[in-house]
Amino acid sequence: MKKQIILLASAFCCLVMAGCGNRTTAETPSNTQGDPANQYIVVGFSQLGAESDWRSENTESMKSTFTQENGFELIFEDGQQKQSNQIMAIRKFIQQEVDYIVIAPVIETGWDTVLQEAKDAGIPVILVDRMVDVEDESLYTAWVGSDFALEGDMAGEWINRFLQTKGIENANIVNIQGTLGASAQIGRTNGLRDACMKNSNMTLLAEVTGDFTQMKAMEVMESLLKQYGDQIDIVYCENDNEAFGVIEAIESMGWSVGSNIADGEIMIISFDGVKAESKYYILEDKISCIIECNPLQGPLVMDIIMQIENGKTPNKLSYIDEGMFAHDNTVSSVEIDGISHPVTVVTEVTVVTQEADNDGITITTIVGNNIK
Ligand code: GZL
Repeated sequence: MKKQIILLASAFCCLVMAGCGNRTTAETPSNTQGDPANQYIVVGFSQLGAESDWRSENTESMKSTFTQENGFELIFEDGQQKQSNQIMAIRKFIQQEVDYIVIAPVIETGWDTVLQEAKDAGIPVILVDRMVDVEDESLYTAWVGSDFALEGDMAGEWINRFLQTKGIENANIVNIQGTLGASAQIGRTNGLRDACMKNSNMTLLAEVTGDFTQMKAMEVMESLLKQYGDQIDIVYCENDNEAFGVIEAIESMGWSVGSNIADGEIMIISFDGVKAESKYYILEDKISCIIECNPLQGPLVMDIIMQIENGKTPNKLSYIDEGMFAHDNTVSSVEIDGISHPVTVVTEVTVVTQEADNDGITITTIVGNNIK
């Protein structure tokens, strides 16, 4: 995928430089430290943190897209999971008179004031990943991300269809939620709640936040096992890093993870599917189903910026395509609002490694099922 991004970005470079050709030194923003030769589009990116593999891939996608060779200067600020840090970063970008502000908001609320300040400064704001809940939607120009409500619905329906196919009349489910108030958490939590309301074969036992992190998820899973023990049939993890911590907790406390609920195994459902590790867990039937959540949003954001640079109006909302992965084809697809979403059975995991040698990059591809 990185190779494709490089190719895409390279192809893009000519376009960007053409766009920058109109930027005279007089118009060069003051953020270029007075260097009149600097013809880059300056992007201030407020990333919410580094809490998960998904987040690291999202950051990498943005950093490998907004490079000087592609015509950009990226100012990156890590919010360390705190909205106050992100608000400070946005105010810094305004002071620096960047050309664009890109934000991955940690939670949906609390952005109206600072986004109004960016609007008053005439700086377009582009949102990635999670959404903001603001009175005035003109405070942001565009948003790129996942359909979290659909993700939740797909997960809920997959569980329902699995239980029906296996003839399981009831399954008790605990939800290890993501960061409370984040769009991903809201969509995924509501999907499970709705499915449990609709289907008599699904009972929601408990909801506890794991904050999208492995450590927190392990801690809360240990307490849930102490509280509910054998009553737990399914653990719904709102991201893969939580699933990794949950698996560790379950196995260390003497239970087994797997799809064989009838024989006392605890089934794990997860979201993201970013790292090879998550697919290995599916191969080993330690995670039964993953709803994909695609972090590679850099090129989509770059496309939006270049539309604006070239006087066009980008779509307000752009959804990134995503699928579903499972250990077997018990559920081959799920239907949501009349649309069928296929399930991909994971049969092998491809690990691509890049080894730089003296004259450039040699890409070695390894295909296998048990490579750790
Ligand atoms: C989803 C993103 C979530 C991921 C988690 O778009 O906001 O945050 O699912 C990440 O892994 O921490």
